Parts: sequence; C-alpha cells; structure tokens
Amino acid sequence: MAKKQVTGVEEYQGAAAGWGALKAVANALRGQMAVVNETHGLLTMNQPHGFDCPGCAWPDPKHTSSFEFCENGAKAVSWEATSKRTTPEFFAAHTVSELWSWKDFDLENEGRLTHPMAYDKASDRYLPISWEEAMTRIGTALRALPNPNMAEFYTSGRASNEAAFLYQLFVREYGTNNFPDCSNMCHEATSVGLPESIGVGKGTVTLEDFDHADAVFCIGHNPGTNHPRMLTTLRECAKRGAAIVSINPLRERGLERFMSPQSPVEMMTLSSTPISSAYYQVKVGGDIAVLKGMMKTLVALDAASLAEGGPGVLDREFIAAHTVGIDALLTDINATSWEAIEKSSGLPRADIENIGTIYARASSVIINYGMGITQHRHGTGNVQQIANLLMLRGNIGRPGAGISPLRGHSNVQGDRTVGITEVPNAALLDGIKRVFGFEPPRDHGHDAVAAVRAIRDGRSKALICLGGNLAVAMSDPEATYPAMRGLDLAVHIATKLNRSHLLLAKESILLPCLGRTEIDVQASGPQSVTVEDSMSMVHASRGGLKPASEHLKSETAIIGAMAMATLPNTKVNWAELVADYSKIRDAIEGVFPAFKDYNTRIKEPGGFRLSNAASEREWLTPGSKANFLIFPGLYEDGSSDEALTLTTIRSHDQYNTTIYGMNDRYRGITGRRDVVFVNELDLASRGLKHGDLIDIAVAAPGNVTRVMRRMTAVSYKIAQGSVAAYYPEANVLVALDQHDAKSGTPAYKSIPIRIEASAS
Ligand SMILES: Nc1nc2c(c(=O)[nH]1)N[C@H]1C(S)=C(S)[C@@H](COP(=O)(O)OP(=O)(O)OC[C@H]3O[C@@H](n4cnc5c(=O)[nH]c(N)nc54)[C@H](O)[C@@H]3O)O[C@H]1N2
Ligand SMILES: Nc1nc2c(c(=O)[nH]1)N[C@H]1C(S)=C(S)[C@@H](COP(=O)(O)OP(=O)(O)OC[C@H]3O[C@@H](n4cnc5c(=O)[nH]c(N)nc54)[C@H](O)[C@@H]3O)O[C@H]1N2
Ligand SMILES: [Mo]
Repeated sequence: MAKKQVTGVEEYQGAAAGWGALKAVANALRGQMAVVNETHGLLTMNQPHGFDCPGCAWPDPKHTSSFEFCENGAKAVSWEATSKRTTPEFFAAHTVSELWSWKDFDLENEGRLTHPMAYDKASDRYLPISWEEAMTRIGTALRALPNPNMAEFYTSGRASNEAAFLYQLFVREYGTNNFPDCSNMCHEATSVGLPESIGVGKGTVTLEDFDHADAVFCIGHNPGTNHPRMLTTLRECAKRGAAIVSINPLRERGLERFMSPQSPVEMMTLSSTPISSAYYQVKVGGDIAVLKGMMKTLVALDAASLAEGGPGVLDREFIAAHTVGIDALLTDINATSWEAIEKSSGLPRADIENIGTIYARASSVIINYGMGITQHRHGTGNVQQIANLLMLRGNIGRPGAGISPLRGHSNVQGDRTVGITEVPNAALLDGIKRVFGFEPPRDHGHDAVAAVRAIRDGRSKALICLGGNLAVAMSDPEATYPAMRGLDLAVHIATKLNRSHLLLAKESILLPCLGRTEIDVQASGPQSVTVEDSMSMVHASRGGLKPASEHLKSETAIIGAMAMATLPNTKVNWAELVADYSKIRDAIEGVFPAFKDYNTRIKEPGGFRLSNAASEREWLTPGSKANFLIFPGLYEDGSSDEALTLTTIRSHDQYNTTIYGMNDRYRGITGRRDVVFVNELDLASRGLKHGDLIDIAVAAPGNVTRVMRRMTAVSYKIAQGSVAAYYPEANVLVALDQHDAKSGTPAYKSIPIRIEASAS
C-alpha cells in the first residue's frame, strides 16, 4: 500500500552532502549574507591563518591547503556573519512580553545584537546602556550577594581558550566554583566516565589514526548533520576497505551513503560511496545490551580460538600489563543472558554476534560516539562499557585504535581544559595560586542541573552566561523558566537574541560580543584566539570580517571589564591580559604545564596536540592502570511494555537551540518541526497511521503536564519501541530530575512516553 501523502514529509532520495548540500548553502546564504563578502568568510574557514569554524569540533586535516566544504559549517558562519541587526530601535519597537510570543527562529533571525542593553520594567523594554554603566551594575549586584556561591557562571562551548580561562579566573577570584557548562548537558558522561576507566576525560585518537583503522564504529551520533566534515574521513576509510559499523535507532542518511563535494567526478555521476558496511538499529537506550553482547561474543570467540590451539581473541598481554578488573567484568558478562540482551537492545542475537565478530576480526578499531550514548540515565555506564570493549582487545593507545567521543561545540573541550569545571582538581587550583597569588575556592560548585535547582530554590540569585541559551537547552522548561524569572541578576554575553534573554530578572543585561569570524583589535593590535578540537589539537583562530557593530566588545574584553568592576582588590592585571592575548596564553601555560611554548606552537599550521596520557598507555588513575568497570545488569527504565522510549534529536537545519530553518532534508522533512518519528508497527499496534495527529505524554503516574499535543506521526525507519522528536521542543517532556546519576547529564535521550491520537 502506498504511504499516505503528508505535508512536508517525503523520503529523501539523494546521498548526504553533494549537490543537495550546495543548494542548501546557497539558500541559507541568500537570506543572511546580503552585504558580507561571503567568499572571503567561507574561504578562510579552517585555514591555517583563518578562523576556526564554529560549527563543530571535528579536527582539520593537518596537511591540506584545500578548503573542506561543509554545508552546516557554512550555515553556522553565515548565521553569525549575517547583515541583519537587532538594534536599540528594534528593542524600542517591541516589548519583552511581545517578544516572548515570538518563535525561537524569529528571535535569532533579527540578526546580530549591536548595543549593550538593560531591561526597563516601566516600559517593559530593553533600553540601550553604556558599557561602563552595565559593568557598574553587574559589579554592584555581584558584590551585594551575601555569598559568592549564590551566583552561577554558565559557559557555552564556543568561548575561546583565552575567554574561558579569564572567565574561570574571574569567577574563582570572586569566590565560587559554580560553573554550569553546556558540557554538563553534552559529554559530561565522558568527562566523568573516562577518567575512571582510562585516566583522561577525552578521546585518545588523532585524525591520522583513521588512516590505520580496520573497523570504525559509529554509535549514537549523526555525522551527516552534526559533524559533516567527518564524512570525508569515513569515506576514505570505506574506500580503503575498513568496515564501518553504525549502531543507531534511526537510519541516518549521512551514515548510509555519501558523496563528497570535494570529488567532482562523483558529483557528476551521482554515484556515492556506501558508508556503513553494517547498520544496526538498536532500541533507544539499548546500547549497554549491545556492548555486553559484543563482549559476550568476544569471550566465546576467544574460548573457541584457544580450544583450537589458537592465540585467543582477547589481548592478554595488554590486559595483564595495563588493566585491572577483568575477572569481575567477565563474571558480569557471563551473568548477562542473551535473552535479556535481545530484549533490551531490540536486536537478535545473531546480529550482535555479527557486530562482535567484525570487532574481533579487526586488528585496530576506533569507536566514535555522540549524544546517543551520553544523554541517558546510564550515560556514564554506556561510556565505560565502550572503554571495556576496546580494552579487551588492547584497542587503546596504539595506531589506528582508540576511543573517539565526538565533542559538540567547537571549543567545548578546550574550555574544560583551561579550567571551566565545577569540580576543579588540586593541580588547577594550585596552579592558579602559584601564578596569580590568590587562594581559589576549593569546594565543589554547581553543574547545570544543580545550578537550575539552586536558582529554583532561591539559593542562587545571579546568573551570568558566557554565550548559549541555557533555559532552552536545559531540560524541563516548567522548572527552568520560572526559576530564572526569580533571579536578582541575569547577564547574557551573546551574539544574538534568544529566549533565555527574555526570562527577566530584577536586573537583566545583554552584552553583545564579537563572533569568531570578526576582527578582534585590542590595545596591542589584532588578536588571535585558540581552540581545542575533539582530538586535542590546539590551534589559532583569527577572524577577518568587520565587526557587526562598532559597539561590540570581545568576550575576553567583556570578562576583563566585569572582573575589574566586581573585584576592587584583584590580584590580576586584567587590563594587561586583555590588551594582548598572548599574555593570557602565557598565563595558561603557567597554570597548565601541558601548554608548554603555547605562543610558539600555535604558529605551526594546524597547531599542536596536547599530550594525552591514555594515548601513550600511561594511565592517570589512582592505581596507574586502566580499569574494567562494571555496569550491573542491563538498563531498565522500569516502564511498562506498552511505553515507548523517546529520544530527542537535532534536525539538519539547526544548531542546538538555534533554528536556521524548518527543514530536515536527510530525514525528508520540509517546512516543519512538529513531527514525531515512529516505527510503522508501533503505530499500527495502537491503531494509528502515518500522518495522524498524536499526543505524546510522559509515561509516569499522575503526569498531566508533560505532554506535547497535536504532533504529526511520521512512519519512519526507527527501531521498534523507540520514537524520536526534535530538541529543544521536546524538552517539556524531560523532568529536571531525569539525569545520569553519576554525571548529571540530562536523560534527553531516554524518556518513557505513550502516544495516542489527539482529540479532534
Ligand atoms: N549542524 C549542527 N552541528 C552540530 C550541532 C547542531 O545542533 N547542528 N550540535 C553540536 C553539539 S553541541 C553536539 S553535542 C553534537 C551532537 O551531535 P550528535 O551526537 O550527532 O547529536 P544528536 O542529533 O543529538 O544525535 C544523536 C544521534 O544518536 C542517535 N540516538 C538517539 N538515541 C540513541 C540511543 O539510545 N542509542 C544510540 N546508539 N543512538 C541514539 C540519533 O538517532 C542520532 O543519530 O553536534 C554538534 N554539531
Ligand atoms: N532535549 C535535548 N536537549 C539538549 C540536547 C539534546 O540533544 N536534546 N543537547 C544538549 C547539548 S549537547 C548542548 S551542548 C546544549 C547546548 O546549549 P547552549 O550551548 O547553551 O545552546 P546554543 O543553542 O548552542 O546557544 C545559542 C546561543 O549562543 C549565542 N552565541 C552564538 N555564538 C556565540 C559566540 O560566539 N559568543 C557568545 N557569547 N554567544 C554566542 C547566541 O546568542 C545563541 O542564541 O543543549 C543541550 N540540550
Ligand atoms: Mo553539545
């Protein structure tokens, strides 16, 4: 039977990237870059002397001078380099109450903020304010708090190393470690899980490792949309004959087929390189089961090999020399039944044995993973089982092998490296004391969930945001929005207007900043900043475009000014640091010895790699060994059998809470986001069909408010028992308390729900 026609829903027939991508960029650019010299902006992106693309944290190839084309990078750049402006005249024409009723897309689509603004209650409008006045008000309000732990300092991962370092320095001298961070909503399960396993909270591979891997696994990430430049690497791997295995509840286009716009012949013939050698549609939340099943397979293959007098499949040398905990792991693996694994993963045993066999046969394996792994109530458990699987065959710390968490924001990893963390270690705090001569606070501070709780409960009264859109990115608007409206002070350092800015505190201030694409001139001349990508490569970024407004300041300058206005007895020479960012890098090097010769090494094209002990098989764990860690049993969310599990995903036309457009090309969605992807059988068993209007409600006793109504059901290639809807709209379904117990990462990707036909 032919599928019913539904407005804006039609299966995408092309490959990922290729002509469709070029057309999409042309469309995006047309709307945004009327004045800006677009080719200049795009052609200096990810070049040795240009700026780092704010689109994602995938590394740049070291030895290339060719521009790597990426549709979504181009969108990110054009969105920032737009000629549209959100001016004082705009704010004069619209009350904040009116703006609140606007769509998120429309708020940001007004363009770049141009002036510092402060909310005026009498007129219900943001009015222009001088930088001096803004800083005085912020300093006064922060000093007035009875305790510095009553302020929260959020960071979104676009901030450069220089800005992030100054920010944490300011906040620690002020007296708190309250650093809620976008990373808390993203790869916190990695930052918490991997240090326990392998002693570092980052990936261990380099881009060159992909040239030597025999098998590359992609678990729970969507490179076609979120790390498009990775497709070039995957394509090279596929051409070399490496196996590429995807484990994902949805069939994602970018993982299935791919044409590179770099390769004109393929574009002309419309041929494409098949990407996934194997694609397994795991149930949402079923990854632990798959990983345990793979380990079970490995153990069985090992026994069979030994029985035949073979060498076995486990890397016994590595296990003996480098790890502890193998016995407990094997006991746990043996105790987990295939029946339970099949039920939890939704995959038949034969499929999992097949994946396990591909893994066992490959001599060098890289496992990539993203939000499909981390944003669960057992996110840390997921990450640690991936580490276990790799360690069983010694796939860490040698060429062509390793763990590869795909970071989100372009500098989220660097921000963490230079001190944005609510749980600072002694080395960081001692380093600050050594270099700057003040005693930083040692108590642990708030992560993102804890910060929202503290604000909700009135324990925190001030919120400073270095970028981002915390209220919308965070789970549970029902809790988060009213909480933020109860603040005494809200300050947003931002490029564009968003909903978080409209959640008014007693004093609300917007501070417009330069973006990465723009020229940043300070007292000593034009400045470069530095960023760290997913593979620990640190390199310089220098914008070339004229700033969106003459009133903008760099994030670094804003933080310096805020520190001077807040800390009358500061020990830090802020003016000197802001005048010349190389001085900030010297200070970073002073605090973190790994940045040795920082200013020299960033001059090399491609920058330098920060040392990564696990890549060298040095384990910075308490026992100096890598640890096999147990996740007891399998993940059970306790929901009944008729409940489905909802995962929240990004469309192709969005950057987190920034919605560039209403299309999700590879999933065949045009002009809308009010859809929910459901397996055909799950629709049928509920008497529903493709195109029906349905309500999604959280399957929890007594729930009446966590509901999304009148969503259009799209029959989709998604694992049975799983459904998917777009982030951030679906955050109404995620309770603040639903998070990974260990890392605090909100469980954005495992929400037990029910669906039913909407009332007509
Ligand atoms: N263009 C663009 N680029 C971006 C971003 C953006 O919004 N737009 N965001 C940036 C940021 S901050 C981040 S963190 C990254 C995010 O990059 P991704 O990690 O790719 O993020 P998601 O879109 O959330 O997609 C997660 C993928 O996991 C799958 N998935 C969902 N649940 C499960 C599960 O239970 N198990 C498994 N195995 N898979 C699952 C989904 O089907 C989807 O393919 O991208 C960064 N780059
Ligand atoms: N349901 C659900 N929720 C999620 C997720 C999910 O998968 N599902 N993903 C989570 C993840 S992985 C993340 S990282 C968070 C993202 O959370 P955030 O990082 O807080 O959100 P963004 O949408 O990236 O922030 C967009 C805003 O950043 C500002 N901005 C852009 N560029 C700059 C700049 O250069 N400087 C400054 N100062 N500001 C700038 C603009 O004002 C823009 O409106 O969301 C999380 N929330
Ligand atoms: Mo992220």
